Amino acid sequence: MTKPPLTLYLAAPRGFCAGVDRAIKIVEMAIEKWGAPVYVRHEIVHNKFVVDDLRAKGAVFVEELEDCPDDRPVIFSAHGVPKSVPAAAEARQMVYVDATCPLVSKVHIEAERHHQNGLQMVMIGHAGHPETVGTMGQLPAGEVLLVETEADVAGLAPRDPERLAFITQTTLSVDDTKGIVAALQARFPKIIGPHKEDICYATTNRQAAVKAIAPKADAILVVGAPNSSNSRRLVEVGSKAGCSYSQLVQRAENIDWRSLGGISSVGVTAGASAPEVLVEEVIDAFRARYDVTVEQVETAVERVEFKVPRVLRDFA
Ligand code: 10E
Ligand code: SF4
Repeated sequence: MTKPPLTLYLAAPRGFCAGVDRAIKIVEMAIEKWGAPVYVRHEIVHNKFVVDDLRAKGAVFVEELEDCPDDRPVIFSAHGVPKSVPAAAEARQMVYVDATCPLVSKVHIEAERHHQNGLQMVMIGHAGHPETVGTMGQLPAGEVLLVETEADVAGLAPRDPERLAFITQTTLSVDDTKGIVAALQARFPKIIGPHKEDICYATTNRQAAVKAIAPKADAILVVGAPNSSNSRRLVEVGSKAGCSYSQLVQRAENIDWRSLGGISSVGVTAGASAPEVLVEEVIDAFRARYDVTVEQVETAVERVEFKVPRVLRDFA
């Protein structure tokens, strides 16, 4: 039987960012250095495939530091942790390695600096997301006010409307965030912000690639996990940029072939925590059903790399 033709637009960049790459390496190197088990507080990155792979190598994933024994090393996830977490680890004299992405740590430092200058912070982020919890937890309670939407700005009740600064989660929608920042600046003209918002290079680049693909693709599939914020934003960006069938898939077996129907083009990308093997799996699944022509849509070239912490570097 002849297969129907299909153009597969492959987003570039897609998949692992430098912070995810580093965090996974940290867990692997820690297991090499200290042997198994090495504890990891929270999923090191939001991807079941990555977590299962590291678990098989000797990592034990827990949600809270209290679930770790005193005498085994613990790694903090790439999303960052409130200050109380390393403090508790130190109090228990535990060995710990912080895998917080340096670009998240940069936001922590920004918050700290503004706080020391006497400013109250507004954080644009998603309530309950570990990065938001970690960033807000850099400062004492009440010093960081959270807004999730433009509408939330009207409800803010800062201590002094003239002494405010804002920070953001690193994985937000670039376009939605512009609207929230504009609402903050309209209500609090003196609010201080970063030169560019804190959305990282990887988030920005992955969203731009999806935007370039969306107008010409009948469907967009984003490889990523349901709890991966940046992956979910890519689905929204795809829809808003003109592709009404924009879906998240964890891997090929989750593709809903029936609802894809008679498409002749598809866009494929992957969130910052989704491994390339899962993208390849998705492409292979299309090849099994269609006569696929892959067209790479490259909107940026990334050369960012982060070093692992010294304690592991010296060992390697
Ligand atoms: O849910 P998120 O997108 O924040 O996390 P992820 O693990 O899917 O991707 C990596 C992004 C991090 C660590 C946050 N900056
Ligand atoms: Fe770091 Fe950005 Fe990747 Fe988050 S998405 S881990 S901030 S590079």
